[in-house]
Amino acid sequence: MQIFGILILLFWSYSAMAQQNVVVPKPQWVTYHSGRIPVSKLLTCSQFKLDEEEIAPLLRIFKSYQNNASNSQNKYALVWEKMKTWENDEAYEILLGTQRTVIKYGTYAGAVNGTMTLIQLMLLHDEALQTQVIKDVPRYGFRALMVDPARHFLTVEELKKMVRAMALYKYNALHLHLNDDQGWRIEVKSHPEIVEKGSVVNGEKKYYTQAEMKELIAYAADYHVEIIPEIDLPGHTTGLLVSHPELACKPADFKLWTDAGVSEDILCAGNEDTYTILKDILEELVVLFPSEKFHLGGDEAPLKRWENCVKCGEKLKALHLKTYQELFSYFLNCNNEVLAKHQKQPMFWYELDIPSYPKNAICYYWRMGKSVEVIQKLGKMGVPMVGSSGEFSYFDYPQYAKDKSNASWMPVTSFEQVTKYDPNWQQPTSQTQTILGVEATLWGEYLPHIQEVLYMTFPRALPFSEAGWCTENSKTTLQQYKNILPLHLKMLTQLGIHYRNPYELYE
Ligand code: TNX
Repeated sequence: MQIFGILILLFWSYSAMAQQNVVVPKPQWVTYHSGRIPVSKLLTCSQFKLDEEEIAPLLRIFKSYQNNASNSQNKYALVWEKMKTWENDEAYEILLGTQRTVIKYGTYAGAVNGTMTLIQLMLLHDEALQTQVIKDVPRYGFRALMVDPARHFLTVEELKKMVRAMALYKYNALHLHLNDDQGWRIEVKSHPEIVEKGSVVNGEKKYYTQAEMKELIAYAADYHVEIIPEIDLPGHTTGLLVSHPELACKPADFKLWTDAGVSEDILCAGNEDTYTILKDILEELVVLFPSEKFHLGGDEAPLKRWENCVKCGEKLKALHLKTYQELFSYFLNCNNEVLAKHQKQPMFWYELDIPSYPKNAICYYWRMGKSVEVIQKLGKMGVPMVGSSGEFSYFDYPQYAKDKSNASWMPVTSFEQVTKYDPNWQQPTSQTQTILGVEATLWGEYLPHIQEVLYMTFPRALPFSEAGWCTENSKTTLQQYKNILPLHLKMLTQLGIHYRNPYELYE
């Protein structure tokens, strides 16, 4: 009996050891079996079975990773099987067998997640895969990256590349920061003057037409990536003021910024024309973007101009408000009316000194050192939140002390640091239940091209994806990362995705 027990233990530990998980974010449950499947079977597989037409775009995506190598002699089959009842839209199961692989899913989202796991298994392993069963479900439903084409423009093709890279690691939202002091990047048909002046970079107009944006949205949807727009208000708005200087409290001959910083010139809250043009803009954009979420910014707006503005003063009095922070809340509420009419949920960079936000708002905790305070305050009130903590999520910050920093004030946010991100900040469930997920931000002041954006994204986006997908005790450890990172970096190289080589982990 004892010997039998030892044998079982030996066998169990052998099979557990036999193949280490390489997939990121790490799947919740994996059971390994003893069969082996040459990776080439998957790479050249040409037998596909789909329950439904909806999988067609996903099959195209899978084939794009096979590198045109399909071989009709290969009888190995890949089957997508839709289940009628399923616990979570994003959950999936994979049965990886010697004759076929079955991906079980409830919705297209889950099918994409399962397929991305399979693609990673196929690309990360050199020779053979062990037969296995994977069951997986995300911790959070919102796992986003933000890019900043307002500061440095990125083309639609470059954004598509970002979408492909993100999808591999199960990010499901790409947030586009579309306006700032350095530019305005989305066409507004009712106000063509906005991009006419607001999008110019070195004499050339750089913006997305609405048709291009639709194309990107459709492309990303195939990868189960939702495009979330941001129009930042009332600060970070020089991109609008260059064509509408009359909307500033102190009109001037505004010029687009070419360097970083926070502008004192913000949109005037006492001028009715401000509300009118924003209404025109938002009316168009809420229809253009199918996402139910719409980011309205709200960050870093110094209120100095409002405090010295006659019109803002009059508005304050007329509304019987006491502080300019209250006027700020009023301003956000007014702009949210367009969103509310279209059943869209506004998102904001939460500022602790602003007394109130629209009642259905999603608030980001982002300021360094403030996450716990915000979670405690908003969590109790049941406000939906997104974790974008300065300590872990600012991918414009350098990745290592010896790296060239974009700006001297930026703290290092190392790969190792990102592995430690608990979006709950160890706070009790009573305060963290409304956390929807996480977002890392590629602020663009110092990232002039997609290469730099990708370099700052990877490999930190791997542990960050686990902050969104895995439970605290199921994440890949730093030691495990040291083993599997070379495989991922090799895959990223093959896919033409830039990254920073985290050599310090191996020193
Ligand atoms: C703060 S984070 C900003 C951005 C800058 C970034 C630079 C936030 C809501 N606002 O405007 O690009 O810092 O790291």
